[in-house]
Amino acid sequence: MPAVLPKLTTHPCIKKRAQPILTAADLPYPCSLVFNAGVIKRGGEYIMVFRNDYGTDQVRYETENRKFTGTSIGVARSKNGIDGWVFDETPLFDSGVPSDDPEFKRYYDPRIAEIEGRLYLCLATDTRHGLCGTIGELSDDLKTFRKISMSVPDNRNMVLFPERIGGEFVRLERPMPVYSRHNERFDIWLSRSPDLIYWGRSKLLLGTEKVPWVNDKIGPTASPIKTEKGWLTLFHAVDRDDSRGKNGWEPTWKKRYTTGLMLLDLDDPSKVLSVYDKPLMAPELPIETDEGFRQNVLFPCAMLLEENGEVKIYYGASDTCVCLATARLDDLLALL
Ligand code: BMA
Repeated sequence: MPAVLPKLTTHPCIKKRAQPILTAADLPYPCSLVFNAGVIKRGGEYIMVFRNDYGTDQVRYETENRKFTGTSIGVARSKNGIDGWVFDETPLFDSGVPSDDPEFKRYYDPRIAEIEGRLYLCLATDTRHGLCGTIGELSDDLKTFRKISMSVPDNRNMVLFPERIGGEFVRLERPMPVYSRHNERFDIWLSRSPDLIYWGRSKLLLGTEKVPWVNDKIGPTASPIKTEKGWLTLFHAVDRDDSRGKNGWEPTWKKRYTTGLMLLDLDDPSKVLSVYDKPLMAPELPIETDEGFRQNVLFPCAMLLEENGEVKIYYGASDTCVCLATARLDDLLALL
């Protein structure tokens, strides 16, 4: 496809693997696109919770206008977090399975966090009356989900900090105020909770105007990493150009999703210490710019720190597959 302007590039401290680590062909059940995956390292293995959109393919989408028929959330484990993924036979959730809640439509874009030894999922949630964020606990065997709370709409994009701060749970979130913030000028907020049920003391964390290359929205991506200098935090950052045309399977797609980097105060993460003034990652690989469903989209949902100082960033590429990028923690901190 034609180059997307203005040109935005990935910082050289980021090493992207040239090939995806998970594609639709890897799944043991029907899958059209597998992307936007939460990942955590626990007990010597990596646990991935991923999104699967199913029910069509590129030809039927483009020629018959056949849309996806469902979205499921699946679970896989791997010894090295890169390959050898072993899948649970059936998805954890499947929008094709009738729900006993008549309001519920589907879950998607899972993020996973471990807090005090318990696993929690944040799930974007489509309901018949709006887009919400659900938080719940995942059992240790990864088979059962206990819903804890759901936001009011429209606010579907959430991540949890991996520990309580000042005695409270903390989340990043991205409400979608269409009346007051026109043209999708949506910002990142921070809220706190004593129990993961009641959320409040909400504060604007980062406005889109603080991110120089963005003319659209920003949003949370992955649980922040605790470092000596502060909470290392990624965010997705969107620029839009209405002259952009056919892109991937889509007849027209006007947005580009890059990834930004910021540092938040350790004791009060509602204080932004620093924002890197350029994208940390931008779409560049063939799978990110020339292949797949909706090109020029990087959508990280997980960031892990290894004991040797390597940071792994798991991201959905082109809403089509799961990719992995790595960087040295020191190099990331040096940008902030
Ligand atoms: C967002 C979400 C994500 C998706 C992204 C790019 O609004 O819907 O699931 O990856 O758009 O299409």
